[in-house]
Amino acid sequence: MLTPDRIVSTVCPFCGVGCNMQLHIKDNFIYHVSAPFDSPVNHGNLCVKGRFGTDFLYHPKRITRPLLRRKPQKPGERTQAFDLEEWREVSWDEALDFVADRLVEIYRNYGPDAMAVYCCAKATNEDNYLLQKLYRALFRTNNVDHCTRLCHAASVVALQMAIGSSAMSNTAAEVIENDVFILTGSNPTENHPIIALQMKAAVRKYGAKLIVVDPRRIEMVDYATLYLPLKPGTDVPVFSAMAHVILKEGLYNREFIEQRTENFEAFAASMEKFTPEVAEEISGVPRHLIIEAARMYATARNAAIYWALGIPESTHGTANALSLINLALLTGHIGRRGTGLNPLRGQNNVQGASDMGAMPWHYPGYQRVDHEENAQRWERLWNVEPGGLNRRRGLTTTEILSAVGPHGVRALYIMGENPMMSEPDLNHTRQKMSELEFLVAQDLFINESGAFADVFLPAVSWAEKDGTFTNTDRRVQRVRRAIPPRGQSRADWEILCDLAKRIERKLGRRQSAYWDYSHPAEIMEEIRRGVPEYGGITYERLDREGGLQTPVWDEKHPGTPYLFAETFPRGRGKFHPLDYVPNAEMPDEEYPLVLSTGRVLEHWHGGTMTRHSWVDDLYPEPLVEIHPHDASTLGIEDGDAVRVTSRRASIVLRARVTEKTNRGVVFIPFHFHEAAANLLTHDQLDPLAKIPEYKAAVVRITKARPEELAGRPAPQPRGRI
Ligand SMILES: Nc1nc2c(c(=O)[nH]1)N[C@H]1C(S)=C(S)[C@@H](COP(=O)(O)OP(=O)(O)OC[C@H]3O[C@@H](n4cnc5c(=O)[nH]c(N)nc54)[C@H](O)[C@@H]3O)O[C@H]1N2
Ligand SMILES: Nc1nc2c(c(=O)[nH]1)N[C@H]1C(S)=C(S)[C@@H](COP(=O)(O)OP(=O)(O)OC[C@H]3O[C@@H](n4cnc5c(=O)[nH]c(N)nc54)[C@H](O)[C@@H]3O)O[C@H]1N2
Ligand code: SF4
Ligand SMILES: [Mo]
Repeated sequence: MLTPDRIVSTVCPFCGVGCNMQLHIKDNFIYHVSAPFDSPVNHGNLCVKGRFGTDFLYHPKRITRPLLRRKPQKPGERTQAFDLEEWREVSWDEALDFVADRLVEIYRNYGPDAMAVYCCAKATNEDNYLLQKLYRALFRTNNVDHCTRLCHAASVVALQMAIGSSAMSNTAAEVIENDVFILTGSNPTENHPIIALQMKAAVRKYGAKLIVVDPRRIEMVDYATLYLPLKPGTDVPVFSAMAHVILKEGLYNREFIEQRTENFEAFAASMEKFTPEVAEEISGVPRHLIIEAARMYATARNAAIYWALGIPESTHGTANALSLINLALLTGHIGRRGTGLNPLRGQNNVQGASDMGAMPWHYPGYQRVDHEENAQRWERLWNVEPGGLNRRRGLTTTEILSAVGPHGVRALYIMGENPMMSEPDLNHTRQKMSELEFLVAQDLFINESGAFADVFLPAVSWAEKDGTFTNTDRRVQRVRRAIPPRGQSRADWEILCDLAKRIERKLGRRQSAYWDYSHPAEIMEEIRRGVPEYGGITYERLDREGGLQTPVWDEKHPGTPYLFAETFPRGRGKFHPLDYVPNAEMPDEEYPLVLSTGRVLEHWHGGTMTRHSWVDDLYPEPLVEIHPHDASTLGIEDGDAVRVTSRRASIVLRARVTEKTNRGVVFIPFHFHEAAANLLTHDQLDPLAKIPEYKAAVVRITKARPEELAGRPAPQPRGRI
C-alpha cells in the first residue's frame, strides 16, 4: 500500500450531489480517490465517476499551453481543428493580448450586442463571478448565460413565478424523512447516484412510499409503490388530474391554502377538465394509478416531490413544473422538514454559477438587470460610472447562437462548455459557430466547440485550483488545490483577471473595476458584499465548519437546510391555471417513435471528461435503447446496427433491446460524438424559459449495415441499471 505524501479534501467535479472526496497524492500525482465517512453529503460513498473517473486531468490530449490557430478564420468559413498541427503554441502574453485586441476591436466597432459569453457550471463560483463581471462591467452586455438554460431553466422560471425562489427547498438527505415522495423526470441511479442511495434507504429502511412517474422503466421503479408510465410530454394532464382528484375528494389543505397561497379559485376551475379519464387518454397512464397516487401524496404526513430534466426540457417545461408546484401548494407539502419541491440540479456548480449571475436576466443573487436600483448597486460595487451598466436583459445560450451574424453576435467567449454537443439541432449550431467572427475557448481539452476557436486558453481542472462549488442543496463547499497546474495551464479566475486588466487598458476607461485578487478567498469577499444570500460565507468558515447551505445571511448565521418555513420569497405561493399543450413534434406514420435523450451513469455530457478517462471502457460506444416489441416489429435484434432518422438528420449506432424503455419510446445518450444525439433533436423552445425540447423528437428506425459502425467496439454485455 502506497503511503500518500498528503491527502487533500475537496469536492467531486461531476454532478450536483457535491460528494466530498479525498485525493491521495504521491509525488504530486493523484493515485487514489476516497470519500470521508463523516461527510453529511455522501457518508463515505462515491459513484464510479467520482471514484474512478477523475483521471481525465492526466490524459495526453489535455492542452496545457495557450494556442492560436495558424490559419486565420473567416465568418462563414470557420472550420474545426482537432489536430495540433493546425495550432501554434504561444506565450500567455501573446494569447491574452490577442484576445483583448480582438474583443475590444469588435466591441468598439459593433457595440455591446456583438459580444456574448458562455460561463461554466463546472468552474468555481469565483471563476463565474469574474467572467460575468468582465462582460457586464467592461463590455456592457448582459449576453451572459450557461448550461442552466439547457437544463432546469423552466423549473427556475416556474418556481420564480409561483414562490419566488428557484433552488431545492430541502436538503437531499431529508428524503429519509418523507412518508411519500414523487420522483418524476429523474433517473437518479445514473445521474445523482448518491441521492439515489438515500432514496433507496428512505424506502427500504425508513418505510417511505415512492411514486415514480417516468416514460422509461428506470431502476428506481424497483423501489416504487406506484409506477405511472406516462407518454413523453404528458405531465400536465397527469399531475393536474392528481390535483383534480385531490380537489374532488376534499383532500387539500384548506388552512395552508388560505394562509399562504393565492389564485386558488382560478386554478381549481382550470383543473376541472383534467379528469383521470382525460389524463389516461392523453398520457396512457391507467386512471386508477392516477387516483391512487393523488390519494397517497395528499394524505401523507410529509411528502415531497423530486424532479429533473423530464420536466423542464420541453416546449411546455414551465407548465410541467407548475403542475408539480400546484400539487405542493394544494396539499401544503412544503415549508416543513421532509416536505418540499426539489429540482435536482445537474452540474457540480450549476446552482453556484446561477447564484453568481451567469445568466442574462440577473446580476449575482438573482437581482434583475432591468431594475434600476440593482444596476446602481452593481455600478457602485464594480466602480462603473453611473448609468454605465446595461439595463436590457441579455440573450440566452440558444438565442446567442441564433443571433450570430453581421447584425448580431460576432464574438463569443466559451469557458468550459460544449455547445457543439449539447445544443439541439447540431447542424444549425455548426452553421452558427462557423459564422462567428471571433471565438475564444477556455477549457482543458479542444472539444467539438473549441475546435472552431481562434484562440485556446488552457484552464486547470478542479484539482489544480482553489475555490468553491455550490451543490444541488445549496451547500457552498471548498474546492482545494491538490496538485500544481499541469504544464502552463492556469486557473480560470487568474486567466480572467489578467485578461480583464488588458481589456481595461485598451478601452482606456477612467473608472476601473477591481481585478487584483491574489486568491479566490478575496473574490468571495466581494461576492458576499453583493449577494446577501452569501453574506456570511468566508473561506475561514468553510475551512472550519465545512459546507454552508445558502442563504447564509451573516457570519453568525448557521445556514438554511430547508426553505419557506414562514413564508415564500414572493409572499404568498401562487397557483397557476394550466392547459394541456402537446409536444412540438408528435409521432406520425413517417416518424412513429418518440426519441428521448439523456444520460448514462458512466458518462458526462459531451464526453470531454469521461471519454478521456478510464471509465470510458465501461460504456465505450453509443447505443439506442428500444423496447422488445418495437424491435421485433422492425426486425431488429440486440446489437444490430440501426439508423435513427429525425426530420433533421440521421445517425447510425447499435441497438440495445431492453424493457427499460417503454413501447413507442427510444432512448439515446448524448455523450457520443460518433453518433451525436443532438443532430436529431429540434430547437423549438419553451416560450418563457427558452429551454429546448430535448426529451421528445420524433424518429424512425431502420436497419443499417454493420460496416457503418466501423471502428466501434464489439457489443458489450451490460448489467441492468
Ligand atoms: N452520469 C451522469 N450524471 C449526470 C450527468 C451526466 O451527464 N452524466 N449530468 C448532470 C446534469 S447537468 C443534469 S441536469 C442531471 C440530469 O438528470 P436527469 O434528468 O435524471 O437525466 P436524464 O438522463 O436526462 O433523465 C431524464 C429522465 O426524465 C425522463 N423523462 C423523459 N421525458 C419525460 C417526460 O415527458 N416526463 C417525465 N415525467 N419524465 C420524462 C427520462 O425517462 C429520464 O428518466 O444529471 C446530472 N448527472
Ligand atoms: N440531447 C440532449 N442535450 C442536452 C441535454 C439532454 O438531456 N439531452 N441536457 C442539457 C444539459 S442539462 C446540460 S447541463 C448541458 C451540458 O452541456 P455543456 O455544459 O456544454 O457540456 P459539458 O460536456 O459538461 O461541458 C463542460 C466543459 O467544461 C470543461 N471543464 C471542466 N472543468 C473545467 C474548468 O474548471 N474550467 C474550464 N474552463 N473548463 C472546464 C470540460 O472539459 C468540458 O469541455 O447539455 C444539455 N444538452
Ligand atoms: S454522485 Fe455525483 S458528486 Fe457524487 S461521486 Fe458521483 S458524480 Fe461525483
Ligand atoms: Mo444539466
